Parts: sequence; C-alpha cells; structure tokens
Amino acid sequence: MTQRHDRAGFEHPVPSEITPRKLHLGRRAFVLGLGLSAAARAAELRAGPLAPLPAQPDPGVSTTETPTPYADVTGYNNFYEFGTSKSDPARNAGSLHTRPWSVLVDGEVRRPRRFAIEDLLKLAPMQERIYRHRCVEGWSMVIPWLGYSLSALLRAVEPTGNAKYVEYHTLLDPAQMPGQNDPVLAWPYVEGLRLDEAMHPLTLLAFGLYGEVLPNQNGAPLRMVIPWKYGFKGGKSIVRIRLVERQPVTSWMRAVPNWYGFYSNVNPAVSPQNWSQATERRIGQGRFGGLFAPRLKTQLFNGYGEQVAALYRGMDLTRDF
Ligand SMILES: Nc1nc2c(c(=O)[nH]1)N[C@H]1C(S)=C(S)[C@@H](COP(=O)(O)O)O[C@H]1N2
Ligand SMILES: [Mo]
Repeated sequence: MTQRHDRAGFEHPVPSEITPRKLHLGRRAFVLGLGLSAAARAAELRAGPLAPLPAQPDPGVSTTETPTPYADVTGYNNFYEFGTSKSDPARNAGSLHTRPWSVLVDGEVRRPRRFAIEDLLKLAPMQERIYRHRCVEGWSMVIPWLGYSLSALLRAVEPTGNAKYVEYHTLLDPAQMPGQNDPVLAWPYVEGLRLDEAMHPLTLLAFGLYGEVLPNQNGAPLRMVIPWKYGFKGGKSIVRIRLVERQPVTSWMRAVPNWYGFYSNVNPAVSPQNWSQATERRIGQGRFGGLFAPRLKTQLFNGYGEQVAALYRGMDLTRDF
C-alpha cells in the first residue's frame, strides 16, 4: 500500500485509498480552502444527526492523516458505563441525559466553582483539532475533535502552589449508566494527569467531533482528550475536576495495577500488558472494519514527541509507564 508521512513521520495510506467520497472532498477543501469559513468547513465535515458546533480549524496541531469515518468513530467505542462490547455504547448511551449538566472544579484552587455546561461552551474559542487516538487494546483512529485546551479552564480557577495533579471524574448514576451495576471497574470512572500534562496546550477539553456536539457514546457533553496517551486516560462525561497534591489512583490502576500505569504514554517499546504495543490497527481502513488492514507502527508518544517529550525528561519511562 502507498504510504506517506505527516510532520510527525507517522506512516499511513493515502486518503484516496480509504476515504468515502464525501469525506475526501471535505478533506480536500480543508487542505486547499484557506478561504473557507469555519462554519462552511464544519458543514462539509458534518456527517451525523446532532447539533452543529462551530469551531476554527487548528491546523498547527492537526494531523494530515485522513479522519476515521464518522460511523466508526461513533459506533466502535469504549464506554464501560454502557457495556463492555464495542457496539454497546452506541446502542445504550441514549439513557444519558446531558442537560442540565455542570462541572465542579475544586480542590487546590483559589476560585473553586461549579460551571454550567453553557458557560463552559463559551469559556474559550472552540477549535477543531484532528488528533490520532490510540487505544491500549491495539487499535487507533483519527478524530476531528472540537474543543479547547484544558489549560483555559484550569487558569480560570487559579491553581494554588499545592496543586500537583488533576483528577477528573465521570458521572456516577447507575440509573442513567446501567454498566455501573457491573463491578468491572470502581465507579465513578476516575482518571488523572500531572499538572504540567494537564496544562499542556495539546490536552483538549472536547465538546464535539466532526463539526457537531459529542454523541453520548463518545462522552457527551464533555470529555478529556490527551493525544499522546492511551485512550483510557480520556475520561468521558466529566462532572468533576479536582486539583490535588498527591498522584490520583485511577480506576484502571485500581483494577489492574501492573497493566495500567498512571502515565500511560503511548510507547511502542513498553508493553506492561501481556500483549505488544509495537503496532496498531487503524479502524475503518480496508475491509471488515480494518480487521485485515496492514498494521501501522506505533510511535513513541503517539507521534507527538516533539511537543511533549520534554515533560518526561529524566524519567525512566519503563518504570513510570
Ligand atoms: N467514563 C469512561 N471514559 C472512558 C472509557 C470508559 O469506559 N468510561 N473508556 C476509555 C477508553 S479505554 C478509550 S480507548 C476511550 C474511547 O473513546 P471513544 O469511544 O470516543 O473512541 O475512552 C476512554 N474513556
Ligand atoms: Mo482504550
């Protein structure tokens, strides 16, 4: 298969081989259409049934790889609150009510505050960022997210000098999230970042994808996206963000500590699980959902090393996996 390389040197097939026509045209407009308004671009990428969420493209941090088809992004999910199979979230997440919604931001901050979702949507300019998304299970996607840097929200609450980590919690409500009746994880789903990781401009507070608000199965009405880490660090349907002094114990660390470390940076050389992280299968490529697609080589920090490697200088990434 023909390969080309984007800025990060990531191997991938050329778009014409794999992209549905509508998306391919949208992509071309993106590459050629510097004059296109954000709304027109959003309309071209728009592929689903939800409310549009206007955003400005952020080509500086966006991969040039072809986005994974909308049907795969919204139909092949991990969201254990709605079941543990990939098709469960799309089928079951309709029971989640995303209005009214608010997020409590507290802990080691000078201005703790509960933000209504309506205020969060207006807190900073909405951007479209096309990021690679790598699941620890060995598959990957390319997703046009809509959101802004988490740092904008964290700055608004003024972290104190004691704030060293950020912990974020998914909604806990078994009536809306029936998977929480299954003790497969300690609920609510909790994830976290070191403060400098959380403040890194690539760390995205996401409200939408493909020009629209997030579908429930992708973590509506807002979720975290950390493109250089495994997907499970990206907690969905967030209701609380707490700045803390000690490293949080996350749901996955609690469940399987020797498989899921706190950092969980994408790293092809470190496989704490009993399977290899060296390669990945790009969902939506080739036939049968990519089952027979050629495997791509996984890149250190998912190809974002130029931007984030400095965060880990001096650390032993085989110990702090
Ligand atoms: N609350 C919650 N967040 C979650 C998960 C989950 O089960 N519950 N799964 C994680 C995993 S393992 C991955 S790979 C990504 C998947 O995001 P996507 O379905 O939008 O691709 O969400 C992450 N966030
Ligand atoms: Mo994952």
